[in-house]
Amino acid sequence: MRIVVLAGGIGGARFLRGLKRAAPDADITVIGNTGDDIHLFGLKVCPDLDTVMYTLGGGIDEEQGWGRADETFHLKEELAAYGVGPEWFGLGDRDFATHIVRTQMISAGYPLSAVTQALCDRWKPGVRLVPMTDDRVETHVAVEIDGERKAVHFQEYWVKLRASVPAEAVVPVGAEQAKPAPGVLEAIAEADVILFPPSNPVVSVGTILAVPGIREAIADAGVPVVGLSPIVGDAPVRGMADKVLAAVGVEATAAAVAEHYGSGLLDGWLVDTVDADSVTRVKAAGILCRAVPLMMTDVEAAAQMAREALALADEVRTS
Ligand code: FO1
Repeated sequence: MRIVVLAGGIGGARFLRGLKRAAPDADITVIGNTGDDIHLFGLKVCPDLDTVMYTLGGGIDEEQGWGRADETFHLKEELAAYGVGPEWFGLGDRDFATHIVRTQMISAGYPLSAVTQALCDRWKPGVRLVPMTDDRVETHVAVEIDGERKAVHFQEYWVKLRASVPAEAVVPVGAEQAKPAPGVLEAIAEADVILFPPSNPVVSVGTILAVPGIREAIADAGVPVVGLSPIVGDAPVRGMADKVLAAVGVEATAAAVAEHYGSGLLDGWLVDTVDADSVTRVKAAGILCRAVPLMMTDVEAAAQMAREALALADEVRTS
């Protein structure tokens, strides 16, 4: 079975670990969000690609959900000693190697998709990890601080500001000019099922869908598209998805996110059991819906969610 998954960071990566267990013989292609990418110290950092690669490759800091396990920060400390910032983004020594290799290959002319493949040759994530595009897209967030409106890089909003100020707008800068990376449209066209994991619907899945051609390819794929709600009980399971949902005028509920994706894109939607009362509303939007446990407390819980998503895809296929 060929499965395509649109993934952001931590939630997407943890879901994928469950999906691999639930469908060990499946051919899984992950279309990774690159809107979170940031250039620091002359290096290109790809947080969502790295989170998927490290999580599935066994190198992730499990408790944090990002960055490397057994990390040290000598380089970060030395940079700070020179007064070289920013200090608010925690890049560890082991993680720096990934960004150095990536930047070196990009400088040599390799596209991000080839670089990602090379990095995955080491990590062997067990999926094909493809960036949504090889072109530069960086999500910026419009905020108002001390009466002054400005756009800050997503990472500054997310990590430095901890999303403490309302996001007035979220803009994937460069998305309009971006082209799907090689293999993205092909994977969608050949997929038997397409999954939206519990990643951020605005800055992760939403950013991938903002690359011209990807949303249309999924809508026209003619195979079940099934998503899992990142919102449980009117609050994001992790992260601050509610902050960016507000920016696009979407209430932080499982049903509202399904409606936001729309029945033109989404055929099925899983909500958590605490949101069972929203199943009717989602079905009324023309999207099949089931209430199942959606807390990824461990790999087996994530695997059970994946099984439920694939079962709902079967129901979509036969409905
Ligand atoms: N998140 C934080 O909250 N604080 C950090 O210092 C931080 C550093 C960091 C370094 C590399 C990396 O790949 C991810 C990092 N993240 C950090 C997480 C990152 O902001 C998020 O995982 C994604 O951008 C959102 O999905």
